[in-house]
Amino acid sequence: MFDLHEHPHTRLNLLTGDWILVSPHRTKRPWQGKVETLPPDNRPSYDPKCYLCPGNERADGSINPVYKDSFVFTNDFSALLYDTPHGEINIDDLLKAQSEKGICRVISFSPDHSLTLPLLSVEGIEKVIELWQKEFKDLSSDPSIRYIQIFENKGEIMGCSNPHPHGQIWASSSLPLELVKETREQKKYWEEKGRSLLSDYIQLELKQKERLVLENEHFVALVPFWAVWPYETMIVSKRHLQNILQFTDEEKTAFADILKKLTAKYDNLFEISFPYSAGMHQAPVNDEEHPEWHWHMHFYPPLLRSATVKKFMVGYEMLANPQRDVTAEWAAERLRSLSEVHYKEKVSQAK
Ligand code: H2U
Ligand code: ZN
Repeated sequence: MFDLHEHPHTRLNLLTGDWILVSPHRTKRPWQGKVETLPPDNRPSYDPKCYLCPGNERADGSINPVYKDSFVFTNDFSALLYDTPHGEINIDDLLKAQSEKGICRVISFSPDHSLTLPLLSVEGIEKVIELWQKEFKDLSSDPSIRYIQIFENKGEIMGCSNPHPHGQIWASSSLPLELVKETREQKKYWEEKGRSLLSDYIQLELKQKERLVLENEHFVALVPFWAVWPYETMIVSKRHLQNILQFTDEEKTAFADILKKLTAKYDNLFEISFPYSAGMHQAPVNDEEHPEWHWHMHFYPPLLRSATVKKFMVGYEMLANPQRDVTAEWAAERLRSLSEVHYKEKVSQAK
């Protein structure tokens, strides 16, 4: 009898149409590979050398204002530039290129250098969400922008350049690869069934419960059935929304609440500031209608079995197919079992 928790199998990623290989029997193999070292986690509230701290100088010579909540500026080393001329190259259908125009911004989540998302108050996270909304609105008012990617790279292991709590926004004139895939798959489902793919998916997850991590009135956090990264999760809105501008005030607070709790659970897993790349996926802008689109946020953390053992996407995964050992259900159970109060806040509550 085929058992998902014992036998090697492949699972379909509903959002991208890709398949992943799961090898649940493999978790017992001994580990003799690379062990990462951890950067120290005791930071001051203000670092005179940090380009994100209030009042400090940035690479382009400008001085940050003495801001109180969150702060946004155009990336001084933007990957996309607004004044890129329009153009295309096609040599014998073999060498193809298209110019790409866009805007990159950096958002500081707090003036306090020592904090991270799970250590901000719910009100503090609401301020960050409001800034994400404001930026989304502002960037989408430009007709040359078609997609706005809001994301956070956290931790040295993820190539993050600075521990000051911050994220980025890249707005582009064409649809990036992941968005092309997710639009295609959601559209297919919408056209076939007349319902949102993710609404149906979370209904099923709420019934089965084994991959749920957190739930509140408006959002669900879960380890998707097709997760590739060991502790990969997704936050999905219960309401079928296309983008962050459609959040009600209640949804904004509920999103801040689930963000704080999910990232606190992550930190509690190995009692470290847990690294990840996270970001929201939302409908394209200045485009045809996208009724199929359902807002969600992905968390892709690289850590595997401890604070220092990282999963590498190499070998078979680079050449053939992404693969994981521990099952999504096992990871969800571990995350569920952890406190939603951050270990550092627990200490301060006990005092
Ligand atoms: P990370 O989120 O990956 O750490 O990137 C931070 C961004 O901040 C990075 O894209 C930008 C870098 O270009 N940056 C500035 O815009 N100004 C600076 O003074 C330093 C870094
Ligand atoms: Zn700082």
